[in-house]
Amino acid sequence: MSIGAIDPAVVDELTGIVGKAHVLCDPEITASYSVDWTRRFEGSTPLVVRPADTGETAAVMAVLAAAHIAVVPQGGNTGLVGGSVPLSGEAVLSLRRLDFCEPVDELASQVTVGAGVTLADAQSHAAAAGLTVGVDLAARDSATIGGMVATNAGGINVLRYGAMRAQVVGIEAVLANGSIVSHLAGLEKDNTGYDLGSLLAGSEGTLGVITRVRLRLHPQQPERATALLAFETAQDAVAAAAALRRTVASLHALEAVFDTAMALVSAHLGVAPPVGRLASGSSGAAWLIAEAAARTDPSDELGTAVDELADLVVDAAVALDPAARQRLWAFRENVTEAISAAGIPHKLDVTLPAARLAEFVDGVPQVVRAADPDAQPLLFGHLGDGNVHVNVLGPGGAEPAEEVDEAVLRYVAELGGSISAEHGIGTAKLGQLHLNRTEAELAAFSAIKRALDPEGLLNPNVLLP
Ligand code: FAD
Ligand code: 2HG
Ligand code: ZN
Repeated sequence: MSIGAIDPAVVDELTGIVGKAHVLCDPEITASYSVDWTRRFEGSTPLVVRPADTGETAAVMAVLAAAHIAVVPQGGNTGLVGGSVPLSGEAVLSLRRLDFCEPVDELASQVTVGAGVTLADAQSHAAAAGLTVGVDLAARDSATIGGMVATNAGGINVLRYGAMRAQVVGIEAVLANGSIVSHLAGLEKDNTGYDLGSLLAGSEGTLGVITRVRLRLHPQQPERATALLAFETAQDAVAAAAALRRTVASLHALEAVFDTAMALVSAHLGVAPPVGRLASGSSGAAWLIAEAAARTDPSDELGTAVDELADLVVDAAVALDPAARQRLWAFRENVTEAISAAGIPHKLDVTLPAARLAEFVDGVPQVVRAADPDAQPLLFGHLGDGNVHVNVLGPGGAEPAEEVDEAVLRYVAELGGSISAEHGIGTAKLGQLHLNRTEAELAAFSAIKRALDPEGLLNPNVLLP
């Protein structure tokens, strides 16, 4: 769709709602809204609209619906499956201006925030009341709460607090026809029909535009101990992860970085990991970051559990003060950035049943190479949740062959895993959703979509084949 394809009367109507400064049609300005964080998915848009609140969002959606204009909701545009960009000339609805935080409800340990609030701002706001948001991830400075609910984001604390859906105790959204559904009382027990918050969580902008979210908050756990553990094999790392989950009650994060990913991130940082040995290619080596967090010092609890791992571990480094802990975390938190600096990867974000996890980590490089002999697999992820991020780069940082995605995701499904652990289906995995979902399930998805968005105007390129 070109700019000319949008009726000037529609642009005038939108301008009347949000103001001239927030209806963007200049391709130079709209270009940044049309390419995703990975640079793999790029489209174009004739129109970006930036409402300031729920009322403006509803009015904008009503105008777009009347003009039959398809729309992609966009938050921080940090999504990793190509779901936040207009791939077929859709309008973009940017929610970033909905960036207000209401006062924390300290009696309920809850807060209502606008969909455009970044995770980092929500975290600071909660921290001022001695509380914390249950989901944390490295894109915290840009990812928005609305986008995180829409993708049911996971991150590093899922083993303690659950993913984003588990944080939602109330939701407000605008449907495709411009009507507003609002249920923000935040009652912990509330069995009054369908739970729209749960439905919208993970709906990837296909069922409604989230405008406000009421979040469950958690007590802060200010005392921390972090261990970086080195292993000779993925199997040892998986066994150690299972043991730590069983023994450390204050376990807050349990992350993994495998051989080739550790080599890449170390080179990117210019620092070798303090424990374990780097090799130039695949060596089978693995590293775990285990963090314990509590109101009182958890270092004895973590230290004892690490000692009990005995021969499984090659070597361990433990850090207690924030700067030293951050130095250990750098080897995990910077992997995505290091891969992006090296090229444009295909990102395959998967979960395996605990019993098949080690087999998968050992087997997947071969599956990748069978599909593209020149491709380089890089593995890391949230091992405590069984969630492995398989990133694959082609030679010189180019994209690998398309066949890699299908081969890896089929392998995952064969082992009983999920083809999307936390990033969603987006446009990247549309063709493989059937590997995890039956025809009956997909028909139910389509029926829900038709009921809420009969014209298919909301994010038409994602999730539903
Ligand atoms: P966007 O990218 O803008 O949008 C994502 C999807 O949500 C799109 O389908 C979009 O249409 C829809 N959407 C956005 N806002 C709304 C709204 N208000 N209403 C309805 N639909 C909406 N993800 C994880 O799960 N765990 C991680 O650990 C993690 N780490 C990351 C680290 C880095 C460095 C990066 C770049 C990304 C990471 N991500 C992670 C992915 C990403 O941050 C999450 O998917 C996040 O939830 C996206 O939020 P966003 O505001 O950027 O959404
Ligand atoms: C992470 O856990 C994110 O760091 C990003 O989910 C994963 O880059 C990726 O594939
Ligand atoms: Zn992740």
